[in-house]
Amino acid sequence: MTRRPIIIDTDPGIDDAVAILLALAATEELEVLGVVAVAGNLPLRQTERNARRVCELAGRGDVPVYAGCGRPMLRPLATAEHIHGEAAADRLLLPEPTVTLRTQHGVDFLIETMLAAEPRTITVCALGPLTNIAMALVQAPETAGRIRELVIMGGACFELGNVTPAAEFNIHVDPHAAAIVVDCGIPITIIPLDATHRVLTTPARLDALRALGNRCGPTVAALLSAFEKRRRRNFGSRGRALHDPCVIAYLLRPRLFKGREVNVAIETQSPLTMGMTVVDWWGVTGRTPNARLMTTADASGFYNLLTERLGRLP
Ligand SMILES: [Ca+2]
Repeated sequence: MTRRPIIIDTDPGIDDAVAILLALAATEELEVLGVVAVAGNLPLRQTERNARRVCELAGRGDVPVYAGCGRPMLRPLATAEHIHGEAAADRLLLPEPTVTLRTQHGVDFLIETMLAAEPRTITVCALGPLTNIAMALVQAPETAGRIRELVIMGGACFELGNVTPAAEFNIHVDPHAAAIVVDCGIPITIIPLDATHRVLTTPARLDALRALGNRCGPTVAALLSAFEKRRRRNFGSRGRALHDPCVIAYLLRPRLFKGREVNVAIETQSPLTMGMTVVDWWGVTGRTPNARLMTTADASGFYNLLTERLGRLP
């Protein structure tokens, strides 16, 4: 079986970290060509550093890490540090990176890698705001034809927003980039909050990760437990939704997710609903479907896959 070449565009962030680990654990199916950091959950200097720390944890210092854009296209950067307690990423239980950041700009890496590839071969995993990907598509529109699939964690359909009443965080941070990306004719799969809110941590699921007996399993359990404690204190909620790892799980086991082909448009004007993913679920607008939007996920299947795969890492 030939491995599927992927590029991970990311803003780690705790669930980004888990997603990167899952991708690095899937050596039979996926070839991680590079990790490109973007500003989002945290400022760029922290997301690129955290990306290198995650690769270090997985014993994969060979994976090249690049820094992309340090702010959204039009709007000022609004990070999630104050909302999600991701500031604790600084205290992430991750090793210091020994690999240095690549000097090439992340957007240039995206463009160069895609233009060197055959048509429709590269899969791009978008785990943060879509700034880097939109920049690549604007700078070199011919890259669109090299993308086999762009899988985005972002948006919401029947669920409401998680950062404003209408908008999900990744889209809200850079709605203009998202608007460019959804209209570029690439085969797009979107995994919105509707699906990611189904894959909640539970004490038993965290115990299974903790019991893996390697370095990565207990580290992931500790990261998620620390987060869950803060969250319960702040919001009194049930478990933590593992948003970004759904993108990698979808590549490995697409049948864990179900959805339909729809038209998705991004609100970029209204102060009230800025960054809303406007999903034409019932086909009432006549607009051509531009994305496959997943609205459900099989949580047990997801956690079985995650636990089994993380068990293959150091
Ligand atoms: Ca993310």
